[in-house]
Amino acid sequence: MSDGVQYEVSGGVARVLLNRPDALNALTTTMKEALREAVDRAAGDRHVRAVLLTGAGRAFCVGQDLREHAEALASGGAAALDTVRRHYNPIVTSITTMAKPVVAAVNGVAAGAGASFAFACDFRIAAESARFQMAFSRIGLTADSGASWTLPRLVGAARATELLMLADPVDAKQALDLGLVNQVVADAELGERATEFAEKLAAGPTLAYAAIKEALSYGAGHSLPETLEVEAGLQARCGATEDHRSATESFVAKRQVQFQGR
Ligand code: T3D
Repeated sequence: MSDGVQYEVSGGVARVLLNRPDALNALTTTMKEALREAVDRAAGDRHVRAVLLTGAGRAFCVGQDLREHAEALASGGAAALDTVRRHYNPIVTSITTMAKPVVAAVNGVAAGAGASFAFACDFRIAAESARFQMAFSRIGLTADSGASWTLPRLVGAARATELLMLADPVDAKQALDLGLVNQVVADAELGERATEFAEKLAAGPTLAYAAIKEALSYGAGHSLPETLEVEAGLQARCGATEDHRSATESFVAKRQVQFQGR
């Protein structure tokens, strides 16, 4: 895949690389379409059991390409604003609903929708030099790409309001303290550590991970009684998998389990 997004599969992991480093991986229409295609492809490939999203150069992604956006606004505006429904929402929906874990390896600055994409992933591993900036309000926009849903869940309502309204940069250490990222690693180690982590997930009980993802998402918007019922259904689904049966047999036989993702 080209057009600013590279896609490759190895060791059960689909690596999606935002590759427009000269513009800090700012998202043009072409790039948003390529990213959507990449995440949909990873979601639909049964050989892919985990996804790694990262950026080339010194940025993870700085959100909307503001040069392209300014041109679209100057020529009428409708297309500029329609991109949220046409591009950003489908990308975030694909990341958050795919039945496998998605890891963001945040290699540098993540701003606007670029930060929102990282927050939509199931895990975030940040390089020491990474920083987050909820840049929307600085250009007179509100949050998009799910940040108004993900951020309060990650850091609480008070911090989410602060991050979105003040839009001050948050460095990797602050991000770790706030709970925005799962771990911070040395810049030079990010690629290797994030790949190792994604490969570990790819060797895990994929269907159980999918059910956990579904349960967490459902539980975030429903009552405890409703969630208990959904958990029961999901547990029955996991209970019928080959991975559950072989893991139970392995436990009893004191053997190391090998999950097949089935
Ligand atoms: O309708 C809709 O489209 C709504 C959708 C909205 C989704 C969004 O994502 S809105 C938010 C868009 N993003 C931003 O507002 C971030 C803008 N960028 C910045 O605030 C800063 O660049 C950063 C804090 C991210 C990084 O700062 P710094 O000092 O490390 O780098 P820089 O010098 O500002 O930027 C380096 C280059 O990247 C520079 O280009 P130049 O001058 O070297 O040719 C800069 O213009 C370019 N760049 C940075 N961000 C963008 C960008 N070019 C286009 N679009 C960008 N978003």
